[in-house]
Amino acid sequence: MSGTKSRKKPTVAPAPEAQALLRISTRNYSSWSMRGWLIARLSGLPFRVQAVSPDDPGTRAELLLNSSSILIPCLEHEGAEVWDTLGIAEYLNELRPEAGMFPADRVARARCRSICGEMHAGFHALRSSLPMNLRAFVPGFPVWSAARADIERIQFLWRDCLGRWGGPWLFGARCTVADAMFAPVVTRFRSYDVALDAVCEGYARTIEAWPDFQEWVAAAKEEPEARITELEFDAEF
Ligand SMILES: N[C@@H](CCC(=O)N[C@@H](CS)C(=O)NCC(=O)O)C(=O)O
Repeated sequence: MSGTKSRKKPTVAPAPEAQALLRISTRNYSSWSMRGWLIARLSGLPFRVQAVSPDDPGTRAELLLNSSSILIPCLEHEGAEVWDTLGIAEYLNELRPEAGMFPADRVARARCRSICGEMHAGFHALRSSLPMNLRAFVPGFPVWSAARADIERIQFLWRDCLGRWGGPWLFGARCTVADAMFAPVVTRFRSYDVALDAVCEGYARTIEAWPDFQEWVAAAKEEPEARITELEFDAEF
């Protein structure tokens, strides 16, 4: 018998690969990608990210081959494919109710779904004239009247929620899907130098201090500088 005992090396189990995949596009310009990613983070479900460029004809063809939609963000998880931001939120909320992605209170939850729906389906003037561009800062940007009406409405919704549920998030002490839905709006307000009232300014700072939000913005700034000229404004307008 040999004097040396064979010792088993401790085995470190490899981290299980996330079962869920979230497809996103550019972090700098795609507000829907940002919403989907923040919502996925809120759920606590481990997920991998695949960044694709839906503007590239080759990518479009490939996406269409493997998927029912080329819309982004798109979540794939255990046979389910969800390609709409609110669909992703509802799917993840069903999967992980313990994450509290929507407010626990029925009345607050109803309001939360309403304002998420309003963001999802509306504010077209704001979206088209102040496109998300995390790298941009355009001081004194002239905001046309239709977009100004959208800005007023958003500030009204924020003030109302913060007043009713006490902040610092829209529905009180916990961050919900509504905060993820409005986070890209905060970046638009900053990029286009939109002045906010004191309450809304406080809320914008809450979003900017959100670690997941900061992680997204930092990654966007690292993204290779592919400029989408239609989404850039010159300082001279
Ligand atoms: N309502 C959709 C909007 C998604 C959307 O419009 N995504 C854009 C990128 S930001 C897209 O995938 N565009 C690809 C295309 O239209 O070809 C959602 O909530 O996810």
